[in-house]
Amino acid sequence: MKYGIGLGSNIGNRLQNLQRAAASVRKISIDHSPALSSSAYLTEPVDCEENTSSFYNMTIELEIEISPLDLLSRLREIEGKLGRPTQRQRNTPRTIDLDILYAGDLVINSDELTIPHPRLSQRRFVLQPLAEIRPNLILPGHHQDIITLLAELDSEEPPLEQVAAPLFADSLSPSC
Ligand code: PH2
Ligand code: MG
Ligand code: MG
Repeated sequence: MKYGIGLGSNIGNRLQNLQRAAASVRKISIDHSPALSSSAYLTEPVDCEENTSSFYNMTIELEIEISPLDLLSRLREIEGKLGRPTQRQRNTPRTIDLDILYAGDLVINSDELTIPHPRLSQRRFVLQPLAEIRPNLILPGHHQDIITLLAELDSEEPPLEQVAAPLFADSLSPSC
């Protein structure tokens, strides 16, 4: 199944946090199957307390045969290894946040997981990196592709500044 994963960091060396997390996430796929990686972007905090530091965000897509709940627990493990406490308040600063954005055509609405990610289409810090790797993806329950959602986005977020090139070499040949 193709999983989209959003990465965000706003504590410490944010780029290094993204790079380490992306490398660990990639290792979940034992056979190292193709992966797509967006650039990393500097983004302004959305729905956070005042004076929250800015984020680095990026998006990756991986093809892995694992259930969404298993993937979620692997992501929590990686967040823990990179210094994020398991007990925490919502939207507090973090070394790394790993969110499942989509899981193929699956729709999940459970206590543990909502897929596709419920706030994805209102967030430039998710849509812009995702548009870089999957511009024509139409998510289940949506009518427009990612690039159109981004073009029509009504958000107060300023344009994102690209701060690093895509991490994975195979990101140059997207499998749309
Ligand atoms: N994550 C949030 C809340 N706000 N803002 C930015 N710019 N980037 C994020 O990753 C982010 C956020 C909740 O996870
Ligand atoms: Mg998040
Ligand atoms: Mg999260």
